[in-house]
Amino acid sequence: MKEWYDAIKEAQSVERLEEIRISVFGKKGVLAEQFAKMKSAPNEEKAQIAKELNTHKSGLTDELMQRRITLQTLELEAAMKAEFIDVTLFSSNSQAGALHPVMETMDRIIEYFTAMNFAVKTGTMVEDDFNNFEALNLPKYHPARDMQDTFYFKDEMLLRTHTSPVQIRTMMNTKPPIRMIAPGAVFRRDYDITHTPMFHQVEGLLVDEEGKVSFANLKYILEDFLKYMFGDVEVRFRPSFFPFTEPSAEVDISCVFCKGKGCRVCSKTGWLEVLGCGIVDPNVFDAVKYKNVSGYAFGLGVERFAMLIHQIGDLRSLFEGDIKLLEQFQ
Ligand code: 2NM
Repeated sequence: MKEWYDAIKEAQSVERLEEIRISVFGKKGVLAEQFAKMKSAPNEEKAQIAKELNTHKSGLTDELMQRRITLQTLELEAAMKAEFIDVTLFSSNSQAGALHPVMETMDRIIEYFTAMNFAVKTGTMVEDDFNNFEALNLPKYHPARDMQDTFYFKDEMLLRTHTSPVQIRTMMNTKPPIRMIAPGAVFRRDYDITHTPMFHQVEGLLVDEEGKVSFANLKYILEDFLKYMFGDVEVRFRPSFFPFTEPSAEVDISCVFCKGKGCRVCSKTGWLEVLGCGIVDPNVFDAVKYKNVSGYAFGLGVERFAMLIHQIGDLRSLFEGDIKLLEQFQ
């Protein structure tokens, strides 16, 4: 019988153990065979043989059970090792997030002006009539309000149409000099391929003693800024009108698509309008009770910059959350 104890000890799988069990305990197994032989043994030896066989029967049963538990544990451990999943493992298929192209462009604009020592100021998107219109030389019934007439709440509260109210509030609670930009979301009643009802602006304001701020200062910084944003482009200033600046100008860069030769994007003019600016109108300084100061201001649309930098055809596509568009900017 010893060989069966050894066989059990040496068995390397539950399957092999089952074969042994059948060989020992099966109908035609070793034990059955031995018990059968016992019948032909002399009567006085039968009790002793039966005793020995029964000892082996229970001994082998115990050994089988022990070995089965050991093998099952080993097999389970091996299976767990083989099927282990490391949930912290990096997967090259994972979809990492990325900054939206509008925010990336905004960050680059902010980077330029903070390097030029402009402070970054923010305000609220819900504004009142005074800060959004009146203080900016846009009195009620002024025709220039029509362009931007917007989303009103009751009691002269509205969604700001530009970030200029941030400049007004800053001037109301800070003494000059001022050197600031105001980035943020603004709202207008517009919707076509170059306008969305919500978009982002960065406006800038510089105020110092009367006579210290000139149009030349404004022209220098905007030219430098536009070359920082668009590379080696031509910059030109065209006379224009804004209620809050006098004189005012619109600023064009040579078309980034056709390099000024004339194409569909620049309507064959070779130029793209990118900025508005001017010398702050004295009426604005009167409204915030600033005396003996001069200043310049400017404003731009961040989506328009992002479109020109990334060559996006329809401004509205920046707001559709289309993965196919957004994943190009990761
Ligand atoms: C523009 C164009 C020209 C502007 C003016 C002011 C303020 F508050 F100082 F009067 N803030 N921003 C301004 C001037 C904005 O955007 C096209």
